[in-house]
Order: sequence, then C-alpha cells, then structure tokens
Amino acid sequence: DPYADDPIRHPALKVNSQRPFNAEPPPELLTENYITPNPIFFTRNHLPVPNLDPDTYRLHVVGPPGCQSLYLSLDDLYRFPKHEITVTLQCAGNRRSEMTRLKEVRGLEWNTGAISTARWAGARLCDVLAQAGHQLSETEAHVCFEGLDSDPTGTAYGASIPLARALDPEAEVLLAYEMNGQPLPRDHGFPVRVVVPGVVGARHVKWLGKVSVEPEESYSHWQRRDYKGFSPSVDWDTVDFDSAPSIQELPVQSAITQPKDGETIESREVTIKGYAWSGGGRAVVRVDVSLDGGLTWQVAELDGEEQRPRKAWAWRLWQLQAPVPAGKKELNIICKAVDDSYNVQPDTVAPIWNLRGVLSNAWHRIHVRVAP
Ligand code: MTE
Ligand code: MO
Repeated sequence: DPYADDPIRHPALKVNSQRPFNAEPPPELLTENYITPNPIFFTRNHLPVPNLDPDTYRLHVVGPPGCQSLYLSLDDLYRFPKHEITVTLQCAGNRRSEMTRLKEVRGLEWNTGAISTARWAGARLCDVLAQAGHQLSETEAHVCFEGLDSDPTGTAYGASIPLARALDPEAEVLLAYEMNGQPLPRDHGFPVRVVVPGVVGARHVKWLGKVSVEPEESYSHWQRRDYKGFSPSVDWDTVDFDSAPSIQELPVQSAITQPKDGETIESREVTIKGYAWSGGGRAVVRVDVSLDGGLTWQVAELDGEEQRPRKAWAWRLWQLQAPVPAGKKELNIICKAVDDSYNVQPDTVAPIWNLRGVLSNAWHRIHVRVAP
C-alpha cells in the first residue's frame, strides 16, 4: 500500500477520498477562525504523501541556458529574505457537489470546504529565480514546478504559472516553508511548497522538487488535461483540452457556513455566516444576503483583516444578524459576493455547469425551517 506511510489526520475533517487523501473541514469549523488552524486546513492530494528528510532535501532550480543549476538546501532557502503573507487557497473543485446535483461530473464531491486560509512564510520565488540568473524575457515563458510525490510509473505532480507572475515582486509568489508559524505539515507540502496568491490551488505545488523556466506550460496532466473550464454543452466525447486555457486566477466566490442546510431555526433572530474571496488579488467589496430566495437583499458585515488593493490574497469572513420575518415557516437563504472589479457570482449553476465540475461559484443557497 503506497499510502501506508501517509500522516495521521484530524478526526473533524470530512473525508472525500482516503487514498489519495482528500478532505475538508465542516463548514461551522471553517469560518470559526479567520486563519484556518493547520490540522483542519483542507487537503487535496493526488498521490501518496512523500516522506522527505529535511537534512538531505534539495530544491533543484534549473538555471537559464549556459548557467548552472542551483540545488538549494533548506538552510539555503532560509538565507533569502523571509516573506510572510496571509493567503487563501481554494481548489478549482470547491462546491463541485452543487454541479453534481444538476448533472453528473467527474471529480471529488467537495462541498463548501475546499478552501482555507493560512499565514505562509518563505522565500520569494522572484528572489530565487534572480539568484539562478533568470530575467524577464520578451518571449512568453512559464515557470514549471514538479512535486516529489509520484505515481507507480514515477510521474510526479506538476503545474506551471506564467513567468511574468513569478518574477513580479508584487505578486508575492512564495516558496513557502512555514504555515501559521510552523514547518509545513506533511499533508501541505513539507518541507517546501509553492504559494501563488490569487491563483487556483492546483498551481501551489507541494513537496517541491524542481523549478524550471520553460517556453511552454508544464506538460503535466494537471496543467494540460485537467483544471480547465468548458461550456455546459461539452461532454467527454467532444472535449478538447487544448482549446481552453489552464485555470490561473479564480473568479469571485462566497458561501454560507452557518446555519446548515436543512437546519431548524429556534430563535426569532438568525445569524448567517460565511466566507467570500476573489482571485487575482481582487478585494471583496460587498456580500449580499437574501432570506427570501432573492426577492430582497441585506448587506452583510465584513469581518477578518482589511484587504490591500490589488493584493487581497485572503478571504473576508462575513456575517448578518437578521430578525426572522414574521409568519415564515422556512427561509431560502442566499449569499453572493462582489469584488472590486464589480465581478459578481452567477445566480444559478446550470449556465456554468462543466464536465469536470470546476469553477462552481453560483450564488450559494441554503434552505432552513423556522420552528413554530
Ligand atoms: N502538489 C503536489 N505535489 N501534489 C498534489 O496532489 N494538489 C494540488 C496542490 N498542490 C497537489 C499539489 C491541488 S489540486 C490543490 S487544490 C492544492 O495543492 C491543495 O493544497 P492543500 O492540500 O495544502 O490544501
Ligand atoms: Mo485542487
């Protein structure tokens, strides 16, 4: 069993798949803290978790043509200026189960918890690439990452991001060795992972083994044959993965974490809580909440840290306290967020349904009963 050496996990996690391990925190725990505690941070593994020795670990940074490669130890990485930022990481498959409810899709049945937030610290990728001799070139280029996790044929997890993002100090792409002040937990990439603020989780390569600058995107399955969006009309017989760009910056997202769908409200006042986030560093400017299926709306209070313009890498938590409208037996509660480009979430799932169930960001709707 290649998974026999996987780490022990927190019992509160809702497991979507044991081998490889995929799990999300239950909604009520997810928004209990602005910073997600490491043990309940959602986990998305495609392969067994490698067990790496920090003393012999080396990160292979391929140099530009004519230059030597760097093989960086952890101590070498610690010598770069330490950069610490709060970043929300979201899987492209977050809320996939809402797409499945409409029509079958291929993928793990994530609910609203394939998203979490941590303080990440490490070396900036731009500093490491500069030391290796890389500069911004005129031609389009990509920075490819390879993990040290691999399948039985030896194929490693891999992904890439555009070189321009990697070299932009303002984009704050990290080779992270700390998560919430601790060494990375094994499930989250010990000893080093990539953190690409504002970009889909799939590019935040864990157990990082190799970094290279290439003229083309990574040839990894997960860059080229997965994590792409398609029209609702495209099926597995007609899909052409080369026709769509790889997902990088994610669209605006929000979800309700409290109350739970199907719950009964006992008091005359209801507290609704959730999270909201947008990709590309776009800030959340507003969250609208409806108790009546979208007829009327109230603006939620935004909690959590203030966001920096263009560098809003972390989510806002939000809440709304509202009296339960008199005479109602049930409430159809909806939330929707607006980001600072005034992007909004689509109202329903059907027009954004896709065969892989990615980018599921329709208005989040729950239904609760009111105790008589
Ligand atoms: N990196 C490696 N090496 N192997 C993986 O399976 N999964 C990716 C990404 N990095 C993955 C990886 C995906 S799809 C996501 S959503 C994030 O890691 C999840 O990070 P987390 O498990 O720390 O939440
Ligand atoms: Mo993911």
